[in-house]
Amino acid sequence: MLFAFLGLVIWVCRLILAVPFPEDFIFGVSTAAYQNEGAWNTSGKGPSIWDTLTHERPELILDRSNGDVADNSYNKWEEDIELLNDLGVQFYRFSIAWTRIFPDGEPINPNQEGINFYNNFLDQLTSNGILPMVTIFHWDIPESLQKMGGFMNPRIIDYYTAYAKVLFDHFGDRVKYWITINEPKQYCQEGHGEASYAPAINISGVADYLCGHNIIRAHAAVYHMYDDYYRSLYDGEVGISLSGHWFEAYTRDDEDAAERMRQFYVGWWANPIFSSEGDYPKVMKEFISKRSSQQGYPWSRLPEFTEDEINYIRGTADFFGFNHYTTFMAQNAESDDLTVSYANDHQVIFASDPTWARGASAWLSVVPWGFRKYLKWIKDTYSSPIIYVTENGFSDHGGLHDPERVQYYKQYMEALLEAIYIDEVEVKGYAPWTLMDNFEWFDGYVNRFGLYGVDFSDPNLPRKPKDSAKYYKEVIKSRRLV
Ligand code: GBH
Repeated sequence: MLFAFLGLVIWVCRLILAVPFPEDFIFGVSTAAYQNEGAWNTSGKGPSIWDTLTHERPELILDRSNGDVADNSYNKWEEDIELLNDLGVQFYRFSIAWTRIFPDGEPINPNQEGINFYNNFLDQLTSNGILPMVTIFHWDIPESLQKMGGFMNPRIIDYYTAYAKVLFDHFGDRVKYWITINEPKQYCQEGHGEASYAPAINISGVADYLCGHNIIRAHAAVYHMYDDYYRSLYDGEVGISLSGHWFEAYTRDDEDAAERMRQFYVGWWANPIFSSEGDYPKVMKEFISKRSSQQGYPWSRLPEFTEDEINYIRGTADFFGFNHYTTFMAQNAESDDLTVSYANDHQVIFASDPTWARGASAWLSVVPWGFRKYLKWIKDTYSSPIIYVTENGFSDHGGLHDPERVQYYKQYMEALLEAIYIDEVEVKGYAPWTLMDNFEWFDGYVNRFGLYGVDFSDPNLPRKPKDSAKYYKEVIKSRRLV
């Protein structure tokens, strides 16, 4: 009886894999300005925190490289669009460099050359029938704004809104999807709490929450601005891209810890925006305020939203952009250690299972079922939002023959189909990370995520399709897993 039932389940699953992606489902691919554009100081562009960090502290980057040239997409953008055509994608997710628009961040006299560049790019993209999905901020804040505290200074909300306004004014007619912020968890917690990304502040349990508080309010301000003034003109959609590892409980006793970790990782951003009650997750507020008072703080290190802010922020997304790569096993680690840190606030430890296949990035293992579970969790936790998977990918050390990446995409897209057809999750689009090998932050050019390989030793930076590009192209064309 049990076997018959299991057999049926497997049969149903297989059947589902023969089913095409839903008709309204769109395929795309993702990149980001600092990782691809190069041309770091030309055409009026000012320095961002990534220019400064890579120039002043090259030892932080695995191969001491930087994004000065990267893929030179600033000059080779027409060739990039040919790659997109070759793949056959329906949308392209890329980010705009804030410092091309406002070179030193001050919201006066936008740089016309920067505006022209993106105008040309968007014209060409849309005339090829490719929908632009534009990330407004993918971590490259102007250096001079950082000197004034960057996202730790609440005034940033006005700066960021003024910048976004220029983008809506100039590009809103062609942009269907806007993403306010890419991965606030990485930017705030790993870039402010730790020193794993610029601006490498490294004040855990304090700077991360300050950054987070302002970034959420900045997101909401830009959403409302679009809603109030631009939606009626352009009818676009505005969302945010949140990254999440799936945290699976190590044992039954670790269920609470795994859920707490999901809340500290993705709930931090998703609860204020996507939940019906709004505000930070309860468990975060409780754990951080308790810890703060034990440590002798006169306040909770997690700032508080006012009632008005909670209402203002709640519901400020037309879709949930989801960046997902991997899964970790999570274990409860409650302790009496009073060190001030994010890790000590959540009190969970996590690790990959040694049996899982691994990518080149230290944190990346291949666990497709975690992707499916995560999508279902988002559906159940936030009343079934529309989801676009805005990143998903696998790293190796390069080369055009990439069977592991092909396997990764095949398995993760299988999990995606199961989420759509069996769990009825509202996933409407999918964009692998990334179009071509690029500057992989602290991993420099050592770890490669591209569908197209780039020869960085050749000054022309030629792009060539990997096996995975050919595979993805087939999937897009047939709209099913081949
Ligand atoms: C994305 O970040 C970025 O948006 C993109 O720019 C980048 O190139 C791409 O992914 C690949 O890295 O949870 O303590 O183990 C996702 C980055 C990096 C998030 C590593 C989690 C692991 C820290 N991920 N990080 S931990």
